[in-house]
Amino acid sequence: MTTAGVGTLAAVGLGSNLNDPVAQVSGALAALAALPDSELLVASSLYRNPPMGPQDQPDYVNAAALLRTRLTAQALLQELQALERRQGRVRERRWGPRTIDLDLLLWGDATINEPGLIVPHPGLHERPFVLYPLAEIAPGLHVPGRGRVDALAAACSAASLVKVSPAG
Ligand code: A4P
Ligand code: MG
Repeated sequence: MTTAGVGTLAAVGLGSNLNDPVAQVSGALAALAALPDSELLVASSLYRNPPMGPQDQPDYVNAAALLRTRLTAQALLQELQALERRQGRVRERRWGPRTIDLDLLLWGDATINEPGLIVPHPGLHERPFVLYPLAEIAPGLHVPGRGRVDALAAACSAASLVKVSPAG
C-alpha cells in the first residue's frame, strides 16, 4: 500500500543464516513492501558476512530497507515480529542462528526506550553488516547521538562483507 509523503521514515535491518538466507531476506523484503499503511521506499543489496557472536553457525546475509509508515513504532515492531514468525523464526539462544531477524533500526530522528523497543537499535552504530547496507541506501541518515550513517560506516571495516550478486 502507498502513503503519499506522510508518516515516519523508518529503517529496518534484515538478517538470515538458515534455510536459504538469500531467499529469506528477499522474501522478507517483499513482505515489507506489502505492510499496511506503509511504503517500501528502497532496499539495499544483500551482503554475505560471518556471524557476530557464536561462531558455530552459518554465515549471515544482511540487508537494510527504508519505509515510510503511518504505523506507530510499536505497531511496526509487531508487524516485523509477525513476519519473523511467518518465516519460521524460532528463538533459541541469543545471537543464535535464525531464518529471519527484522530489527527496527531507526524511527525518524527519535530515541525510543520502551519495554521491548529500543531505538536506535543497540549496536547499530558499530556493526558493519548494518551500517554498510544502510549507507548504500541512506548515507545521510542521522543516527541520534551517533552521527551520520556514512561516517559511522567509514569508521568500521567492510572487509568481511561480500555483496551477493543479483543471481544469488
Ligand atoms: N527489541 C528491542 N528493541 C528492538 C528493535 N529496535 N528492533 C527487542 C527489534 N527488536 C527490538 O530480539 C530480542 C528482543 O529485542 C525482542 O523481544 C524485541 O522486543 P530477538 O530478535 O528476539 O533476539 P536476537 O535478535 O537474538 O537478539 P538481539 O540482541 O536483538 O540480537 P541482534 O542485535 O538482532 O543480533 N551476525 C551477523 N553477521 N549478522 C546478523 O544479522 N545478528 C545477530 C543478532 C547476531 N549475529 C549476527 C547478526
Ligand atoms: Mg533482533
